[in-house]
Amino acid sequence: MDAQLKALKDELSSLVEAANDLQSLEDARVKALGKKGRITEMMKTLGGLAPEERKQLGQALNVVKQEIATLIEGQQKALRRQDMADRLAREHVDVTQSVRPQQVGAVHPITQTVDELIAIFAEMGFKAALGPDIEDDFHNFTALNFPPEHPAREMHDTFYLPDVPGKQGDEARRLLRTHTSTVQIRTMMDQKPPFKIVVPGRVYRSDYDITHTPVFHQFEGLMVDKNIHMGHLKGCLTDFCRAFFKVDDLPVRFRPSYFPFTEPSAEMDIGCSRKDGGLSIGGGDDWLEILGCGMVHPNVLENCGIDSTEYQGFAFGMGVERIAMLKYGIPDLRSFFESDRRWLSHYGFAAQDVPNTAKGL
Ligand code: 2NL
Repeated sequence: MDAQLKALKDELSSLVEAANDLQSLEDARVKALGKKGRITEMMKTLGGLAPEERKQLGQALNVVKQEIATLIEGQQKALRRQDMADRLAREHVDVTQSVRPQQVGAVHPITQTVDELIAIFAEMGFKAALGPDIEDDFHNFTALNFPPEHPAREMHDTFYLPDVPGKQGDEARRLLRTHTSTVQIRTMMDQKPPFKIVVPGRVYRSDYDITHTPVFHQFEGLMVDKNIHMGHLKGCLTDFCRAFFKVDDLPVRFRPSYFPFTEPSAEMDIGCSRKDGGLSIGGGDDWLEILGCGMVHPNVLENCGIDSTEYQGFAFGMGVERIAMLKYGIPDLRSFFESDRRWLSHYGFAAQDVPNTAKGL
């Protein structure tokens, strides 16, 4: 019997060792240990033996069964390891390959431009603030030192909504904000100076022609602290224009202007050249208007409960569509609002291309 058992063990061992892939190893396991396998078959013959012999052979058979099972386990581990090594050698994943931008849509140039503006001013310590599109006359005009008869207040320039019942005067008169300065007013009334905020957002005016749409986007900024002067305004906005247009020595100039909410007020221009109908930002001998700015009018600070003998501020505002058109060479303002997917796939940005001043905007 011993010889028979040894022959069986040798036979099954060679079967297992010969299996050179996981499927033939599984076949060998079924042949050896399965329900109709060789060891199981032999177990079945034990019943016909004398008790002593049955016990002896039974134990010996269990030892062989255990040995074969261990052998199979070892072989399985070796084959799995080999299988993984083969796959690693065979399969390559290019982790530098971009995701499928066509299938994830595109970032609208307005969103991209606002993100770039926020990134530049965030690096200078400004926080972004948001506020409601539906405003009242007080926050949109009165607090900003607009006189009662100012033309911007006319029904045909601004979208008015029905008055708030139960309220009187400029707090009752509701409208769609015509600039994002309303958010700076709210910030100055609600919090204590110093402030360094930028405010991106949608604004509305009753206007529609080749250079005006009834809804557009503005980006404003405000800095209020003790001893703030025009030098801070000029330095901050010069650095901003150079970062945004990526021209280190971009020439700038400030021209006197007028806004009811700033005194003095200025328009900021950047150097450019116009050749053969084309526009190039940077060198050249021409100028291009970029934004309006000024020192916050003392009346505006006082309207918000800030002592204008103690605090001063500078503020600025620009049209997002306009500077997006200049930076990205987009010729038509109205195209921003038409939701044409061909336009978006041409002028849009990849979703993963998040603006970052460290890598350049
Ligand atoms: C432009 C000019 C400007 C401001 C906006 C501002 C806000 C407050 C107080 C004072 Cl709360 N000023 N904002 C100042 C100057 C110009 O915008 O051309 N925007 C498109």
